[in-house]
Amino acid sequence: MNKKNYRLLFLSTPVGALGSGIGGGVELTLQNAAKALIAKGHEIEIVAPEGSITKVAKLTQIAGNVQIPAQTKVGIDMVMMPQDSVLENMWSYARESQHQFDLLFNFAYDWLPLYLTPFFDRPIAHWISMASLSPVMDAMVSKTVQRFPKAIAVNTRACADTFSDGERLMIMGKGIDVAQYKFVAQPQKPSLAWVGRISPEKGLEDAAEAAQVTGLPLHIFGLIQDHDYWQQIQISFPQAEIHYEGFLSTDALQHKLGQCSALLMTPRWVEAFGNAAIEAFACGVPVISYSSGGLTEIVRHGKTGFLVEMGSVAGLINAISQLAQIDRLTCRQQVEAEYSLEVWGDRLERWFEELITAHP
Ligand code: HBI
Repeated sequence: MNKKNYRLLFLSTPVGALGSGIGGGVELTLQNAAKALIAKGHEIEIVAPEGSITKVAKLTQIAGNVQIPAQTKVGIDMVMMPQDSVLENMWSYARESQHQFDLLFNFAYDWLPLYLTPFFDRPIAHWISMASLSPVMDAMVSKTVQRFPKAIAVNTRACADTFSDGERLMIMGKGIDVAQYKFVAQPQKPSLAWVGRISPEKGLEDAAEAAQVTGLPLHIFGLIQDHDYWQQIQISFPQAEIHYEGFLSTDALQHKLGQCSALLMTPRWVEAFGNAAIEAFACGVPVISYSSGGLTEIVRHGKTGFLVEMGSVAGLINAISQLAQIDRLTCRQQVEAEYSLEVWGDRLERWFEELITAHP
């Protein structure tokens, strides 16, 4: 059948420039969604704050003050926007240019884009990239999905279940460009990895403690978002052999990550997905993770890694001692089967087709 090629406007997170790492996993989500859909013949323009970089599609940069990160406003029941907000300016641009597109795809975890859905002539698809954090956001998610069924997607069922209308949200999973990741059958020496924004909700201190107790080196990849928290970890675990590797490009990350025996994932919150888990699997690296949120749907306990009781460092250490039973090739095979760009691209395309054809 003659498949329609869509023109899609992607609106990035307003918390920081695309490529800065401030947007954490949603930056990779946006870039991979663009790659997946361009590979299927669709045209994409990305709108993002000034200073953004991307190689995958046309980029329109918007000036304005960045948005306050929602995870610093947990439980708050009001919306806060800075003066001359980049979020406001991105959506003014979207309003002016919407008729050049078949659909808008929003990646902001913010109230405004959801509220604006009925004011636009074009359908808006929303990617909710974190679990429930605040009543004001939850309420707007519910209002929007009741009025526009299927308009809102999340990564995993676990993430959807944190919202009161969770059963109405689309579970869209995730995809990565597997070809960008090199499979490593056997690392040269034992070591641990941790990947993510260095911020309290990510629980890095537990990984540092596990490194100190096991004596294994811990390679840390990601943006230092909270410097006090980072300093505190160095002080708390002086014997841990910690190597801070920085916030790396995907290619540099996968090159170093592949040499690790396991990736530790220690979220203190309901992890929406855990991009790092599928990136590790793609390199053949098993994942030892707290049994939290989306990770319980990604890690196959005893096959591609281990799921450990939330907050149990002893559990992490016990799992590390059992790594020999994991076949690293199984990790790679799981990504190829379930998290490739092709599989994810098909799912996104079907979702957009439904929204575009259902739109009045
Ligand atoms: N906070 N207000 C706000 N808006 C976002 O888009 C946002 C955020 N905090 C974190 C974040 N996005 C991303 O790091 C996660 O979605 C992955």
